[in-house]
Amino acid sequence: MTKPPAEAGYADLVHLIDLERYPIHDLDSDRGRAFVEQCRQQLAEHGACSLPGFMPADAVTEMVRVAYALVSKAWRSDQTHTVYFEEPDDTVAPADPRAFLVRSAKNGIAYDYLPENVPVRRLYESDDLTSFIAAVLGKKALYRSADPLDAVQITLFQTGDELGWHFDRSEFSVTLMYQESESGGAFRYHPGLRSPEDENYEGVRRVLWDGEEEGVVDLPSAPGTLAFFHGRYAMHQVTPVTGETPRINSVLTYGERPDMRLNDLTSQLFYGRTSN
Ligand SMILES: O=C(O)CCC(=O)C(=O)O
Ligand SMILES: [Fe+2]
Repeated sequence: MTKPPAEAGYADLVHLIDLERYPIHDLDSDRGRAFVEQCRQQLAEHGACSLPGFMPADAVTEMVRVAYALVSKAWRSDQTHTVYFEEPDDTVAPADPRAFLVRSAKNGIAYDYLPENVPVRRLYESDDLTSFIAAVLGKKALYRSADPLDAVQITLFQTGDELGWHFDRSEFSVTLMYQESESGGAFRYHPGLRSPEDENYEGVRRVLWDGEEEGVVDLPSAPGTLAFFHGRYAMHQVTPVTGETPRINSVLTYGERPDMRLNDLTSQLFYGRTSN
């Protein structure tokens, strides 16, 4: 007997996603629609949507094991950059955010090093997950990245590593947490700090120079949490990690076009090579 599509999706995904709590395999049901609506509301109200326990503990443990097993393949990057990932502008006043430099240091294990059957690959490569993310973001079409290195990777933040305040070049990001550090390593963001209409340089300056905390939100990310955020408009950071336990997560990359790839410069920076 042929199984109905929802059940087929269930069998593939049940070890990768807590489907009782998060029924992404069944989005056309009342329960599925209500779930997508809740995510949409969270994203609209808070600029981020966080789903704790999305990946079950066994799969999370497996991801931590895989990360340690592949640690020798990780590419270390440690660099300064502006919050816009553009060349610092030397024509503006020194206090202008366009001239401000932040530091980002992390270790990235590229997609092509991840064996096919690791949980995050099976999750990322599932059309059900892509459809769920498209539904939450209200996109008619959404594609997984075509980049052989960056589409989904594993990132380790060791003691002292961090991501300085920045706006992502892509519109939104999806992250999946496997292991938190003992302290530090917090994901903090400022929802809607800029918009397509308003760069709000003065508001950005206050966060960078004055350390203004008003409007900054800490996104709790216990292991297993899947989080969405509008990284292009919400400035965000990962605070410096302290302690021996690395912070380990993945960023799942999507775009509105099927041919999305890093340019060679960025690929060289984050993975130490290009995919061509
Ligand atoms: O590691 C995180 O929680 C955020 C990652 C991020 O902001 C980025 O890769 O641009
Ligand atoms: Fe980011």
